[in-house]
Amino acid sequence: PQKSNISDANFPVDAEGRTYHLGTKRGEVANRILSVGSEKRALMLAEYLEPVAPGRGLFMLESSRGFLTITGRYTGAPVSIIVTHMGMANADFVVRENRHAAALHAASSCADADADDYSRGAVVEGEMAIVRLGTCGALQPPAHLGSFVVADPGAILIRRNPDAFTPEGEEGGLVPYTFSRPIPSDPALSLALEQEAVRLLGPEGVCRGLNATADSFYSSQGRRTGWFEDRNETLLADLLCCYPEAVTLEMETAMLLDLARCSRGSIRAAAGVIALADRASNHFLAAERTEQLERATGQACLAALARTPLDDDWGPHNGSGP
Ligand code: DUR
Repeated sequence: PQKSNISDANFPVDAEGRTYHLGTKRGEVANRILSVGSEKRALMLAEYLEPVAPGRGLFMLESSRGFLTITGRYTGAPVSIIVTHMGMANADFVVRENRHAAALHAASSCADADADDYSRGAVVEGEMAIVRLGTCGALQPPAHLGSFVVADPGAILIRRNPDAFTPEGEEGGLVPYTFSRPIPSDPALSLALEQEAVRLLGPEGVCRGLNATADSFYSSQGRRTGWFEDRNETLLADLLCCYPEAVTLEMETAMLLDLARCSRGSIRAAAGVIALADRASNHFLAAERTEQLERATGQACLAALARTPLDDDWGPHNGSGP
C-alpha cells in the first residue's frame, strides 16, 4: 500500500486507514491471529487455510517493513497468520497495530464479503485471540530438543540493564540483568493449544512450563562472546535459581502476554514454542525435523484459535474498550 497523508503522529494511519508498519486496515485482519517468526513458516501454514469466501483466494499483504498478513479460514473460522519477525519491538507492532485493524468476521457475513474489503461484514471490533508459534532454547526437562512447549502459566522478561555497565553502575553494584515477575497466559487458550498439540504430536512431544523472554538472542540469553562485555556468565544459573520452573528461552512471548494483560480485557493470548536449541548440550535441531514440527504445531495453533469462543460484542458500542 502507498503511504500517504499521514496526519496523526500519535497513531499513524494513512488516508485509507492502513497502519504504519503492518500496512493493514480494518477488515483485512481476523480477530483470531497466529503470529509466526518467519515468512517461510507463514506461507507453509497458509497451505492449511481456506479462502475467506468461496471462490476467492487468501487475502495476502506484505508491508514495506516486511510484515506479511495472510487472512483465510480454518475449519470455518476466519484467521490471520502474521509474520512477526523477531524480538519484543516487533511483537509490540503486531499486537497494537492488529488491535487497531482487527474486525469481526462473522461467519455468515463474510460469505459475500468483497475480496479486499472484508470489513463490510464487520459490525463491531470484537474480542481477539492471539497465539504465537515460535522457536526457543530449551533450558531443562521436560523441555528437550524438538519439544513443543506451551507457555503456561506464562512468561517472565529478562532485560539487560545498560546502567550496570557504567563505572557508576558497577560501583553501585547494579545487576546487569533483571527478571520480571511472571506474566500470565490465557489459561483456556493455553489448554486448547496444548490439547490440539497433543492430538497432532502425541503426549511425548508436548509439555508446558514457564517461558523466559529475553531482549537479546545473545547477552540476555547467556550466550558468550569475547567481543562484548556482557557479564552474563551466571545468567542462566541465576535465572534457574530465581525461577526453577523456567523451561524455555526466547524473544517475544512476554511482550505478547504483557500487552494482552493490559488490553482492558480485549485480547486473549497464548504461546507455544518449538525447542530448536538445547542450551545444556548446545545441540541444534535439524532443519527437516523443524519443518515437520512447524507444520504439526502450526495446525495445532490454528485449531486452538478456531475453537476458541470470542466475545464478538466486545467493543466501544457496548461500553467496553477504548
Ligand atoms: N529463539 C531464541 N533463542 C534460541 C532459539 C530460538 O531466542 O535459543 C527464537 C526467538 C527469536 C529467534 O525469534 O528464535 C532467534 O533465533
